[in-house]
Formats: sequence, structure tokens, C-alpha cells
Amino acid sequence: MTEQPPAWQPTACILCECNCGIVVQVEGRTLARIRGDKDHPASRGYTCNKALRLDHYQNNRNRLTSPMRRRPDGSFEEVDWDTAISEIADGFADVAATHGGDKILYYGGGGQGNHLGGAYSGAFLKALGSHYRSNALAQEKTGEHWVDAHFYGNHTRGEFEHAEVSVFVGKNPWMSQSFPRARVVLNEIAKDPARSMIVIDPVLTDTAKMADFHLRVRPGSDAWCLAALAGVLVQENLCDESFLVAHVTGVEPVRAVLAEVPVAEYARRCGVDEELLRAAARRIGTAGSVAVFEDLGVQQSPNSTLCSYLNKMLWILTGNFAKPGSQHLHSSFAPLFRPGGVGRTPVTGAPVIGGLMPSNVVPEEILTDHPDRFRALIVESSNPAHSVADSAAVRRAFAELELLVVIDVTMTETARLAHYVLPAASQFEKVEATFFNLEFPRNTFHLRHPLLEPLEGTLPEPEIWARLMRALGVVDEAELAPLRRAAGQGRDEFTAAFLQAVGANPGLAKVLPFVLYETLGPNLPDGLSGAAALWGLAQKAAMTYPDAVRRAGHADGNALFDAILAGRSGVTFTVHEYEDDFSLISHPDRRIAIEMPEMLADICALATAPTALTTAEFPVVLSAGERRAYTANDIMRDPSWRQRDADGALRVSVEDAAAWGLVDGGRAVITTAAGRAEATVEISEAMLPGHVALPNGFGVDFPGEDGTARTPGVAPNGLTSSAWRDAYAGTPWHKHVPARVEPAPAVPGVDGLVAAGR
Ligand SMILES: Nc1nc2c(c(=O)[nH]1)N[C@H]1C(S)=C(S)[C@@H](COP(=O)(O)OP(=O)(O)OC[C@H]3O[C@@H](n4cnc5c(=O)[nH]c(N)nc54)[C@H](O)[C@@H]3O)O[C@H]1N2
Ligand SMILES: Nc1nc2c(c(=O)[nH]1)N[C@H]1C(S)=C(S)[C@@H](COP(=O)(O)OP(=O)(O)OC[C@H]3O[C@@H](n4cnc5c(=O)[nH]c(N)nc54)[C@H](O)[C@@H]3O)O[C@H]1N2
Ligand code: SF4
Ligand SMILES: [Mo]
Repeated sequence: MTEQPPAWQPTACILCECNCGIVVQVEGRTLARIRGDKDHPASRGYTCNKALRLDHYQNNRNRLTSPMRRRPDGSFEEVDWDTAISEIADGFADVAATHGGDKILYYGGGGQGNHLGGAYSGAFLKALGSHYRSNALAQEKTGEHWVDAHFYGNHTRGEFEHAEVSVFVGKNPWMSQSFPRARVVLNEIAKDPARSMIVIDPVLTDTAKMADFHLRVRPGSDAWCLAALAGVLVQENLCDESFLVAHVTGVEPVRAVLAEVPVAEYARRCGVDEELLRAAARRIGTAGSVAVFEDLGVQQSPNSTLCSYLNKMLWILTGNFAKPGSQHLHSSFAPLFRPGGVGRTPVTGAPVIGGLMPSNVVPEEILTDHPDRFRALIVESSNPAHSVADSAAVRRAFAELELLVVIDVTMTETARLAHYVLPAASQFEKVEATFFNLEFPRNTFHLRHPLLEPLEGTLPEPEIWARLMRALGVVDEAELAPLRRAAGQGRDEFTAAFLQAVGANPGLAKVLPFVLYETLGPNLPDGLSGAAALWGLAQKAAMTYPDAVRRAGHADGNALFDAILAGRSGVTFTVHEYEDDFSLISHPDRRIAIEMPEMLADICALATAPTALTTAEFPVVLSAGERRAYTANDIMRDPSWRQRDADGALRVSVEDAAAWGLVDGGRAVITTAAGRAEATVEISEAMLPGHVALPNGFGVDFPGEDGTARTPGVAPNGLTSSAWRDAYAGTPWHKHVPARVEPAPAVPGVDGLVAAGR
């Protein structure tokens, strides 16, 4: 008898925000064979090298299989779900009653592939009166969001697939991807003589090698480079005047400041040849279309918010908006940021942008005797004890909490500090989706069906949050029963019953995800109950973008919801027309508002500001956390997933290696204000003298076959400091940490991080 091979089942890669569609053959509980899903509307069969290694996430020795409770001696004991849920719900209710619900902080809510848990968390947090939150976006994108909110109240994306000129600012898409089919698109651009690529990066990255213009700035000097580029646009009359007149406000004050930028001097200060810089600006100024991507190289470096502001000038001043191949506002299935102005954190008064407090201030908001300090914390799908600046400070702060609960699939550095750890089903064992739906004109949403039953002992997050809600007992079952009945009768009946119930009790809308899970959830097919919250989001999308949703083939919110449930490879939920970009601007006049006095003052201040922040003690710039072929944030803990760079080498220029006496493959000690670490050296032609780089995703421990933990590579945040951050957004300067590098002493060093004082 010949055995049938297992079917190819559609799902998605969860290792970066692209979430490429993949198809998988499952054997037993193993993701045995993986390839790109040609039916996925965004990725169309594309994957990078990392997707093939996903079984190392699914089946890793470190998976949690029971709720855990920490004993007074610091060790953990297994407890059953009912015990864990009731003790946790009681614990948070106690904190809320004693100190106020706003003393409960929520961190995380989704990694690269999983945002459904975060969607359900809102009901529990609201029921407790908790509203402060933070997550990784507050380590990178809040500065850009602050500028975006002022300009047009929305997020933009470049249409690189069709752009004549693509600009990458502190962004290495060959390695880090971040837009659909990145390597295919980059290859197409490089092959086409009519199209150009401009890369601003101190490192000769794989992307920079393909560029027509590589502006190899000195680390941290992008503000001067970008000011000079924008200055050339103004000074050489390369702006799109008719676009500015019709669609932009606040132009003249900006033009006045940029007209005064001393281009030659700023080119010199950022280390870029003036003629190359001018040529790049002219290429932007004369192109039929320009798309721009700024990422961590500037967002995690000095002047990061100013760089976001200046970078956007490149496409706004040249009118590269609302036409093919340009920059676009886009629809959102669920916005990643909350609307509203800038708030303040209770203890340090740090900015709360888009509803997120800076990750960097989290320790200071806990580790104080301030009466408004946070007393309790829920961490979901994030590993802040490893991913937030100054891990030692984070550990000290978390130790002070009255209650710390972590929801994760594996025992992380953060989980080990928790009072309770709740084991989640993996992203291939439950219904999941991401809200990184950022494309224009066609935007897609992918609901992934489970490929496997949850690992014994684990639960999907929607069920975890529902159990916590039930334990709080804030929603009366009598209010849910009619909705549940209506859900069994059909979508229209449910819609009517829902509107009636919320009309009668507006409080239900506050805990909407829970209400949907409890009523619509049981009526959904194929174990899709966890998708119930998407019903509300589908209605909202259909109301916000009625024409674009209809153009995508969905008559209304219910039709969109049903298409999402049925579409195994993802669905297109909006199809926009290019002029829709203007209607997506949130200002009533539908114009881009570019005058921001603090940013203009900062441009003027560049004249006397220092381009270098290194010191005699720490003369080198360390980029702590570079994306490489085998890094994937903290999602992959099993080091055997890597096919090269097993130790996460410290990359050092040829010149520096010679000066410091380092040899390729040898060991070096890196010292910063925050800590010390030892790493393997890779001498690299790609690095500028004075600049060294360590990868992200290293320095997490993993038990070997014999049970003893190994921690390959360096944990980057043993070397970073909380206060080293942007003045506007509080985003960290991880790419620009002053450091000292020396050959390791001949005595065998300790692997990985040797934190100061430990
Ligand atoms: N392989 C892989 N891909 C990933 C991830 C991963 O872990 N691994 N993570 C995903 C996530 S969460 C994110 S946010 C993105 C991040 O994606 P990227 O931002 O592209 O990633 P990085 O490599 O951290 O930084 C980008 C570039 O900044 C450059 N840089 C350093 N200092 C400076 C500077 O002063 N100025 C300029 N202009 N550039 C500088 C570095 O040389 C690097 O090439 O990647 C996503 N994709
Ligand atoms: N020094 C330095 N620090 C950095 C960066 C840097 O470049 N340098 N980059 C920053 C950036 S851009 C980012 S995005 C952050 C990322 O840092 P984090 O926000 O901490 O996110 P991840 O590393 O993606 O961790 C995801 C966690 O989710 C868990 N997980 C996976 N699947 C599931 C699931 O289905 N359910 C649950 N509950 N958990 C799951 C994983 O086990 C892992 O612990 O790091 C930031 N930190
Ligand atoms: S890591 Fe990102 S680009 Fe690579 S396959 Fe996964 S989702 Fe796609
Ligand atoms: Mo990120």
C-alpha cells in the first residue's frame, strides 16, 4: 500500500511583518515541508530563506505545556488552568481595587505574526480600568507616527514594486524584508536601467551593493544628510510647485528653513561626497515616481524624529503621492496606533504617542516610590527583559511588581521573572492573523486556520482572555444568551441583535471582543471561534472604506467577514484608486500639513549640533541589533535553526581590526556605559572604521539535548541604556551606542553577556 503524502495546507510565515503565505505538509506534529503559497494575494509564492526553518519555532524543547506559578524561592510549579486563571484574575482585581486599574500596564500584544491575542486583551484591560500600554512599536515607530499624525493623520507606505526611484534610509530590505516580495522587487529595480535605488546607510549592506546611489553616511549623521538632500530640492527648484499649491499647507516656513541649509558643509559633516548627494537629490527631484522606506538605522539613532520629518520632505516636496509607484496612505484592518494626541506617562511624564508609552521608560515607571507607579504588568507575546534597553534595569523593575503575568509559547527571559506564566498554543495550533496590513492600492488580510491541535496543556489567547474575563464576572450571562441565539440564525440576525444589545447597554461595546467571542465564536466553523473579534473589525473596515471594500468584491461588513473566514490564503479587503490617497488624509481640508515648529527649529540647530556622540572612553559606535540572514527577533530560540553565523559575530572594519589587534574568528570584548560582553569577531569590508555591529535575536538561552542551557551570541540590550533615547518619542538609540572594543583576554571568556556588576 502506498501512503498518500500529507496535503499542503495554507498558513503564513511568522518571522517578520510580511507574513508571507506558505503551504505546509504536516507529518505527525512536524512542519515537514514548507514552500511559498502562490495563492497568497500579497506574497504570491515568495518566501525568503527563513520560512523553511519554521519547525524550529513550532517544535522546540523550550515550549511551555502548563501554567506555571512562581514559588517564593524563585522556582516554578505547574498549576492547573482553573487555579491559574482565578488567582490571576483575583490578583489584578486586587491591584485595581487597591491602587486603581491604571496601575496595571500591558506590554506587547503580538509579535511579527500574531495580533489576535492583543485584540482580545482589550476587554479584560478595560474591565479593570487599565489603559497604559507599550510594545515594540514604541521602540521604533512612534517618532515617525508623531510626524505622520501631524502631516496627515495616517501611516504611509512606498509602492516599491512600481517606483522609478526607491529610497531606503537606514533600511536593509534584502535582509529585513518588510514589504512584499522584497528580494524580487530589489532585483527588478537593480536590473532596470530606467529605475534607481538610493540607499542611505553607513554599512555596505546587501541592499547598498545593489544601489545606484549609496550615501554612506557616518553613523548617526543622517539628519545632516537628509537636510542637505531636502535643501538641494528647494535650492535647485526641484519641488513640485503645483502639487504643493494644491495639496500641502505650511510650505513657506519649511522652504525658508531648507533654503538656508549649507549643502556642501552638511555633506562634509555626514561624510558623503557633495556631488553624489546632489546627484541623488536631482534623481529624486526629476523622477516620475519616488517611494521611501525609513527604518531602524534612523529610527533607532540620534535625531530619529527629525530624520522622520526630513525624510518625508523628500517625497512630499516632490509631489510623490497619490500616483503609481509613489508614497501612499493605506487602509487598515485594525490600526496599530490609537488615535488622539500625545499623552504623558504617570511617573516620568514621557510622551504617550499613538497610545504607546516608550519601552525605554517602562523600568523608570515601575522602579520608584512615586504613588502613581505601575504595580502590575501583563506581557503578551513579547520578551521585554531581552528586547528593551538595559536588561538589568528591566529585571530590577519587574522584580518590584506586585503581579507579573506572561503569556508566551516558551519560557523566556521575561517569563522567568513572572509570578504566573500562561502557555499559549503556537501560531500553527490556533486561528491567527496580523494587523500589519499596510499596502496600497490593494490591501490584504490573512486569517490563518490551525494546522494542528494545540499542544497538550496550552490554550489559544482568545480562550485565555475569555477565561480571565469570565473570572472577573463583569458581563452578565443573561445579556449574552440572546446574542448567541441570534448568531446561530445568521449574520444579519446577529447584526440586528448586536445593535440592539449595545443600544440597551453601551458598556457591552467596551468589552466587545469578549462579547463577540462568547456569542459569535461558538457559531463559527472549523475551530475558528478565535476569529469572532474580526467581525467587529470587518464592519468597521466596511464603514470606513465603503467603496474600496466593495471594489475588492465585498458587499458589506458581513460579506467581508465571511470572505475572511473562507479564504485560506488571505483576501484582498480594499482596492483603492490612486486619488483615494487624498481622502485618507485625516485633516478636514485633505491637505498635508508640513509645518512643525519644533522640527524646523531642530533643522536650524543642526548648524551647531555635534555629529558625533562618542567619547574618549567609548570611541566607537556600536549598532546593537542588526538584522541578518538568521535572526528573527526573539521568535526563534533554538540556535540550530541557523545555517551560518552561529555566534552572531561582531562585525568590525578591516582598519579597526588591524588597529585593535583583532583577528577574524577571534574573540573581542565590547564595553559600553551599560555593560560588557564578549563576541566572536568577523572582519568585514562592509563596515566603516569606527562602526561595529552585533545582530539582534542572540543571547537567548536554550536547553541542549542534555538539558543544560546554552546562550550563543550577545544579548544586545545588556549593552544599551534606558536614557539613550529620542527627545520627542523616547525611542532608543540602539543603532548608536558608544562603545569600546578590545581583544578578549587569553583566558577563556564567559559566553555571551557578562553584565556589569554580575
Ligand atoms: N532577518 C530579519 N528580518 C527582520 C527582523 C529580524 O529580526 N531578522 N526583524 C523585523 C523587524 S521587527 C524590524 S523592525 C525590521 C527592521 O529592519 P531594518 O531597519 O532594515 O533592520 P536593521 O538591520 O536593524 O537596521 C537597518 C540598517 O540600519 C543601518 N544603520 C545603522 N546605523 C545607521 C545610521 O546611523 N544611519 C543609517 N542611515 N543607517 C544606519 C544598518 O547598517 C542596517 O543596514 O526588520 C524586520 N525583519
Ligand atoms: N538592542 C536592540 N533591541 C531591540 C531591537 C534592536 O534592533 N536592537 N529591535 C527592537 C524591535 S524593532 C522589535 S520589533 C523588538 C522585538 O521584541 P519583542 O517585542 O520582545 O518581540 P519578539 O522578539 O518578536 O518576541 C516575541 C515573543 O512572542 C513569543 N511568541 C511567539 N508566538 C507566540 C504566540 O503565538 N503567542 C504568544 N503569546 N507568544 C508567542 C515568542 O516566544 C517571543 O517570546 O525588539 C526591539 N529591541
Ligand atoms: S521571514 Fe518575512 S520575508 Fe521571510 S518568508 Fe518569513 S514572512 Fe516572508
Ligand atoms: Mo521591529
